[in-house]
Amino acid sequence: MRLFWSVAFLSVATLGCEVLVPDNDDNNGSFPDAGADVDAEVDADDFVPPEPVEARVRAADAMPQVRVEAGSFDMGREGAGDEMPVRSVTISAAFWMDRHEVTVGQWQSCVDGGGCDAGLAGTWAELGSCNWKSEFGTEVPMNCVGSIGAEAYCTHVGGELPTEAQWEYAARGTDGRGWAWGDDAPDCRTTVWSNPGECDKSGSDVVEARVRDTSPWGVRDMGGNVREWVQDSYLADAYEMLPATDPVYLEESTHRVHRGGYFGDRNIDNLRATFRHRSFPDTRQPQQGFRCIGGQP
Ligand SMILES: [Ca+2]
Repeated sequence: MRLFWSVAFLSVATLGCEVLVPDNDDNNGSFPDAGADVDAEVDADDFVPPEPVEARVRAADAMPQVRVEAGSFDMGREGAGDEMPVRSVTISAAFWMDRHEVTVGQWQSCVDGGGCDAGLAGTWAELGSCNWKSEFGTEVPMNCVGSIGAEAYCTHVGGELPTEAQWEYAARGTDGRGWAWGDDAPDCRTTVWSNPGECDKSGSDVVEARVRDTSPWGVRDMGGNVREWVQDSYLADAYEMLPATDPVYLEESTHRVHRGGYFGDRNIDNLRATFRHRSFPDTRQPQQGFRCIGGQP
């Protein structure tokens, strides 16, 4: 970890970019080795993931989307710091959620179309384990991009980032489950993460590589692969302060929320649908990618 951050800080200092800071996780920035290992371990057994209520494809970037209906759910987790108090939250309108994380290929199209600034994305040479300009193809998630770049992408395709509440609702539905796939602790087949001693991951996998990581609404990769920026700035007591219907916190803040686990996570709690990660808004880290909601089919 020390070596990684030394390299990261040196690289950023050399380039004159924003200062990277670790996020709030106990294992952030700690990668098992120096290389990515995109292995396309797409499950080929007879597991059948939940079917979406309705599906479509967004025209702007050929992103598959699933419909998440309006409804109410218990947001948060008992005994878990800033995930309390658990309360009933209402999402007042249905929305279309991207089925997987935005990929490098989709980001490239956005750059080519003038909607995204390639300079907003970190590269392998700068940060390590970044997929942009890497050898790992176009189907891996776009990571090492700050929330500003993520927002630019979503705007370009006619959508927006999900709110923190929309993200959690899309990840766990209404039954109070702990993770997107249910209440069973994950193993290496469940999602892209680093189960100690079993599947240490030094890079992301292609999107939708683990079909078990499918939410009740049919959304993929909410448990792992890369974390995902949302609209909300970080507010520790958000669950006490914000309204119970369509909550979102957009005030200026030093930190912004990103959700879900990532390939290097070794703690199953970090993969929970309720866990609230946070970083500086412009921080570019290998952990962080994004997906959007909305746009037109
Ligand atoms: Ca994810």
